[in-house]
Order: sequence, then structure tokens, then C-alpha cells
Amino acid sequence: MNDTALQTAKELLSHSKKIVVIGHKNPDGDAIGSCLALSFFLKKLGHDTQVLMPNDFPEFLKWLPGCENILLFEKDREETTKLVNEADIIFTLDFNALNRTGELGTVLEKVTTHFIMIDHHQQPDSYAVVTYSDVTMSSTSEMVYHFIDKLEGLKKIDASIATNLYAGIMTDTGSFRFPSTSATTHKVIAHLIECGANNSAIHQNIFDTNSPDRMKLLGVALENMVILEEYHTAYITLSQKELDAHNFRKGDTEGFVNYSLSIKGIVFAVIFIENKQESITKISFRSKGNFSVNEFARTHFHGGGHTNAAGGRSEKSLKATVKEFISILPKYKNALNHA
Ligand SMILES: [Mn+2]
Repeated sequence: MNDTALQTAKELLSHSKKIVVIGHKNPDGDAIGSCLALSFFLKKLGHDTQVLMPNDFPEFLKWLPGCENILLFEKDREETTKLVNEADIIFTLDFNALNRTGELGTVLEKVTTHFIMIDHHQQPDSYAVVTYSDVTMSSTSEMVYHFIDKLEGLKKIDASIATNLYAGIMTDTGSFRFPSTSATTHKVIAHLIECGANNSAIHQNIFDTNSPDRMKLLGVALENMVILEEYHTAYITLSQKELDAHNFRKGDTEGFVNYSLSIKGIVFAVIFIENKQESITKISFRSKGNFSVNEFARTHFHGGGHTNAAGGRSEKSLKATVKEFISILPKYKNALNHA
């Protein structure tokens, strides 16, 4: 964030405002953590704040301090639309384009108030009066920490803010192991622990929450894994039938794709998940090194994200989507062999 942007942000926040803080559709730990932490901080500055999400978030995040007060657009359209329309400032966190909020995006596009974007995804849109975008950052939660720092507010970080930021950074960095984890990330984490984040409890609350159904579904996913050695690629499929047989709940398949990437020699991992209700196939891409799944997802599967983690979708059936995927791979053979 440059000085002018910081100055604008400071002026906008110089007296009490009605503020709405919004994360992306299908919110993850970083979206929820960053929004809740920022909202707590803004309350301490004397603002009237409310966190909104387009739709519901996974069970394993439903203990984060303040999450019980999050309003969902999907459940409460009238109230959330009113809040958005009456807001003096709208913070949009952890996404780079208004359409990442799904249908809520069409409401946001009509709003004429001040937007402030804090985000680490590539190629941000320019709807905000303040755009704090940094694709080198581990997470939006880390950026919220730096934002608080720039506003000289580090002393205001309490256990609730620290816990949310810690959870956001931890989930977006695969527990501090992705390349985006910097020395600064670890310094931020150290300070958050000093401010009251209970690191061990946070890890347990988020990771040790498997249901027997989820573990068995993981077994099916691993059984379905296909390895394409010549492309250093491994992919997993899960059909609606398989999901139903294991009482699939939102968030159950989170992290499955990373198992493929843990195989020696694999640099490109993909999971295809059938969604009969929306008649689409949802896709998650992960990579190692310089193979850009952001580019791959953007070019072929209506998606995008980061260099090493991206999402996409296809209107085709599970089978046809996988077939299409395999037909594209030869174009990337060279890149995959030199990732
Ligand atoms: Mn993020």
C-alpha cells in the first residue's frame, strides 16, 4: 500500500463510521480470520462494524472468536443488503473481484460507497478507493496485521484478534510450509502468540476435527487417485455418489488435493469434485515450483488464484472434465518437466 492509499485509509477511518467487512464466497480460514480480526480492530477504533459472508463456512472454523455474529447473505438477504447499502465503508478481504462473492457481487456493484480492498490474489480489479494488494503475502490475515501496524494499532491486538489472524495465516500457508511463508510471517506469528493466540489449541481446533465419514471419504479419494508420471501430475476424482455415500458436508474435501502433491516427483495436483446440484464439476489445482496453476485455471477452467494454488470449474460432467484436462496436458509437458 503506497502512502497516498494509507493516507486515504487513515482519513476514511478518522471518525466513527458504519463499516461492513466482507469475505469471498465459500469462505476459508483466511477469509473468516482476516474479516473477524479486522472487524474487532475497527470496533476498538470506535466504528460500528459487521462481518458479512456470501454463504456459510466450514464447521472447523465455527469456534473462531466472533464467528457467531457473522451474517450470511445467502440466509439473510434483506438485512445484509440493507447493511451494504447503508455502509460508509466496505472492506473486501481475500478476494480480487466483486464477482468472487457470487450473487452478493451484483448488490456490491450497485453500491456507490467507499471500498477498501485488502488481498493477496493476482490481478486485482480496480473498484476500491484504497487497494492494498500484495501477491507476495502469505495470506490476507498477514496483510491485516500489517494494515493494523500501518495504522499504529499493534497495541490494540488482543487474544480475539490474534487468534483469528493466527488461524487465517496458518490455514493459508499449509501450517507455515508454503513458499509464501516468509521470515516476516514468522515474526508476525510470534507476536500473535505473545498477544494471546494459543497456537496449539488453534491447530487442534482446526485439524483434529475429522469425522469417521470424512476419513473414509479421504480413503475413496486416495483410491481414485491417478498418477500421470510423464507429466509429474496426479489427479483425484470424487463423484456425487461417493460424496453422498459419506454424508458429505461442506469443507470435508478441504486439503485432499494436497495428498497428491506429497508424492515424490509430483509437481501438479488436481481434484475434480462433481456437484450435481449446481450441475458443475468443481476443480482445485495445486503445484510446486514455478508451474502456475493460476494461469492454467484461468486459461482452461474459468478460475484462477495464486501461482501454486487455484480453483476452477467446468459445466461438463466429471468424466468429460477429466477427459478435457488430460487432453490439455501435452501442451504443458515441457513446463511440467521443468517446474
Ligand atoms: Mn487467502
